[in-house]
Amino acid sequence: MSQNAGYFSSSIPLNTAKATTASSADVPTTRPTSLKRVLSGPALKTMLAGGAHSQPKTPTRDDSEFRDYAHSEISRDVATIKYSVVMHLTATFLRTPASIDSAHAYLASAFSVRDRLLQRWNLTNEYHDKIGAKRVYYMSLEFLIGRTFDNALLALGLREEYSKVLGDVGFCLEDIIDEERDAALGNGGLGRLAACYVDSMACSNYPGWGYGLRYKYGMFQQQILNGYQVEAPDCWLDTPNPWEFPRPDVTYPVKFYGHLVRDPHSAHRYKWESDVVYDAMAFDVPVPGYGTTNVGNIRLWSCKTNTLFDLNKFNSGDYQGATGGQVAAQILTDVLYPNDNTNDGKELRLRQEYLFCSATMQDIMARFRKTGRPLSELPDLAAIQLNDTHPTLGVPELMRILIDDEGLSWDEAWDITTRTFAFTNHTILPEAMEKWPVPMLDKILPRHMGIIYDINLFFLQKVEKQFPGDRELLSRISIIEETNPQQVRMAFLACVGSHKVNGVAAIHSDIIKQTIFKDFVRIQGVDKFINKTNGVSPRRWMNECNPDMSDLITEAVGDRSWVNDLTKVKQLEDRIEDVSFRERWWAAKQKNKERLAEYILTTTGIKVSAHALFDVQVKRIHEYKRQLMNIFSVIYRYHLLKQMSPEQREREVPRVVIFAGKAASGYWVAKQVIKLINSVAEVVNSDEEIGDVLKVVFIPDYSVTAAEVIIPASDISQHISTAGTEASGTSNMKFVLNGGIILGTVDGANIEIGEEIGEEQIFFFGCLAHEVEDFRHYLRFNQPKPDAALQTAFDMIQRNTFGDAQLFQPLIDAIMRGGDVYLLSVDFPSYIEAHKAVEEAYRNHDEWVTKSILSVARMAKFSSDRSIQEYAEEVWNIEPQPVLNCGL
Ligand code: NBG
Repeated sequence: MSQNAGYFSSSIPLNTAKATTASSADVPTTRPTSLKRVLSGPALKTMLAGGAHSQPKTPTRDDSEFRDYAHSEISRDVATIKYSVVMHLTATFLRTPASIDSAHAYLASAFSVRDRLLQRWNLTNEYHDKIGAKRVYYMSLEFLIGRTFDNALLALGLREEYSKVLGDVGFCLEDIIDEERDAALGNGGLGRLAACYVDSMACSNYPGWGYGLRYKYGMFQQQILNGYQVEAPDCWLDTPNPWEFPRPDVTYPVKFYGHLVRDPHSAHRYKWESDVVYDAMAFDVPVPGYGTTNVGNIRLWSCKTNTLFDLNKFNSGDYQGATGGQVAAQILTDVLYPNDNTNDGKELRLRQEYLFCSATMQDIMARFRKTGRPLSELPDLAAIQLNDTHPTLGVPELMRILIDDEGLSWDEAWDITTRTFAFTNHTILPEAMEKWPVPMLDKILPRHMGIIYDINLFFLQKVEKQFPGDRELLSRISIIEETNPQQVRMAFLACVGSHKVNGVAAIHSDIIKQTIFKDFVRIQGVDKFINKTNGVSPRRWMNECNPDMSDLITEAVGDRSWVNDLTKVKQLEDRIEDVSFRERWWAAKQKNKERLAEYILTTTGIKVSAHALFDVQVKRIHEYKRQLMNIFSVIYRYHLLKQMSPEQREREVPRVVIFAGKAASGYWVAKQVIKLINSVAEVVNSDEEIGDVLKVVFIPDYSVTAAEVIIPASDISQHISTAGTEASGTSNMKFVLNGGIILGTVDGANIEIGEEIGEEQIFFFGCLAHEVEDFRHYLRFNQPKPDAALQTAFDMIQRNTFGDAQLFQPLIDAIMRGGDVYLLSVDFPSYIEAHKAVEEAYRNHDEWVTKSILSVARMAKFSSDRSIQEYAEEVWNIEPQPVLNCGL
């Protein structure tokens, strides 16, 4: 039973009052000597006597011993660790040391690590409550966390100790780490960014929580059958999940449908009545802070019905009906929508979004009410960041709570709301813009639809005053789009409801000011629109995934402090002439390539040479990301190689072209691209004449964990979106941080990476963002003119070189007859030139190593710690609050 997975904890539920945030009393320590005494303590009996739903007690007796146990760190020696692992093995999992297998070795170890995290979690929250710290709440429908065990061990500084403990019972830590399933509650960059951001908040001691949904099925598992993507459900909760803590005490009712009753005493107040009420129950996911006692939190909501079981229906023989309500409710948090950069407008998705927003806003308000401060001070204690438009219903939901439940006037509520929310836009792709049909919203959330109408009305009234008579302007900026049916434009609602709006890289933040928010800049002032360039966590994306290179950085810096302060990697530049250092640097890269070669062999059966140039493109499959252009260039390369004599081929730089990524299940074109890549791979890889000079690999089931193996092994990585389409990209940062070189377009964060590391360290090609519209316009009315290289690729496909040409004709047609929206025909010639430049540079080994080291040395800007610090100072107005020495 997945729902019960977290209950495998040995923790004792001391405090199960409704909807309270935890205090340290929730989790006992597992210190061996103290455990017995705690269990027999009279205070515990008193607490338990209060029953499962007692209120938190006011201490009436001396509880100092209790607090001492709770606040003193569990001993870090190997004996204590061993004891706690054995306790979990036996008491949590009913195994004996004689019947331990690697799955249970992982679980018992992970649970023992969790004990430590939960203790620190309590300390952190108790401290932040006590000092009345302002918190940031990062609302995101996606958190692409990946694995936690290794990350937590490194954060706690206990990797060696656990390695020893596991070694003593015959297990290798690396194998045990491999037992963990990824928490894949996200699609791609947006979800992974959210995970990096909560990591940075914890590591930089910012009081911050993530809020999200606990999907029972995460990102689907991708299998490749006959070259095609096949999706299988990701049942990640089928085994116990040590990294969540169920909180039945933190459960909120969430209403849907129903009708409104107007309050006769107020123009804006309504009573919303409905029989359809679901419960959202919290699961807390601790976020380990590296090098600090602070532990962050992601609170994920799981949906159930509040009428648990209909006994009357059951007694009358209607067994299905008896559980029907439960099933309908659970569906809400069953699956992550596997779409990246698209919005498919499904009603279930809207209900998911509202469940998420309502539970989160109720929880934030419950925490705020406990402070006893007046509502006008909410923005002094809470900052809420909307991670794209998906959580935008939080805005009308907070308005509803403040007006209908708290009795504030519209103006008071609006002032509080707009001072609390800020909004990040992550894309300008039209197909990703969230819009909800008014009739659908009105049916499911009648109260919110009314509030949105009013928000819009008051906003338009203000604009009409500011720009009298400009009807065109009013219709352009209206939150309600006058289509049939009308649509609610969520990006506009988020913008109007927030005090700051940001893009995720400099170019993107400029583009949104010139396009979707152009009118809003005029109306609300340019200062509201800012840039916060994305970043990635150096913990996961260097220290954890690239241990050998991390050791070299540590050697150059003098200690490991760079893990929490990436500005220190600058010191690598001092080693640029150091021959031994350079050799070891390259050896680290080589070892990573061997690790990847091994991974490729086990996942695909393809044998590649680790001495070839590793050329990698891993990301969601999407037309704008242009994997198609990449595979066309591979086809052209194959053609060239076939023309050569064996001696000429000998002189070529051998290359392994590596792809990985998932296509949204309904995205036919993207799926055909996967098929084409695999068809080309099959032909090229089995061509004996070609051998190791060219190999093509599609690694199935791309994930955070796969990325941790792939990224450190790249020589070249490709980030080749049509200029202006990739808002930022974050894997580009990860690749360069791991000593790889970028082949990319002048787009997203590629530009800033180039500025930081120097243009000699990056291979740019392709048209510029401001040229795109003109090219598109031309291609709408004129036939594209593919150059000879691209034409060769088309010809080879059409000659059935890679199987039935009919399968791939639509991909060619999209270019030749469909207006070539992503400008493949425009960029292809410069793309091929850039490949040649890469090859030349790679031949000069010394220069390549210099590029690699210099790049890493200059990557400080792209730490998510820098991004979070900027948000904290310029958007959230929060301060670091380290728990260390907090005197609790
Ligand atoms: C994605 C962009 C990426 C960007 C991430 C994180 C969405 C809607 N947008 O370029 O496509 O790096 O967000 O900001 O998923």
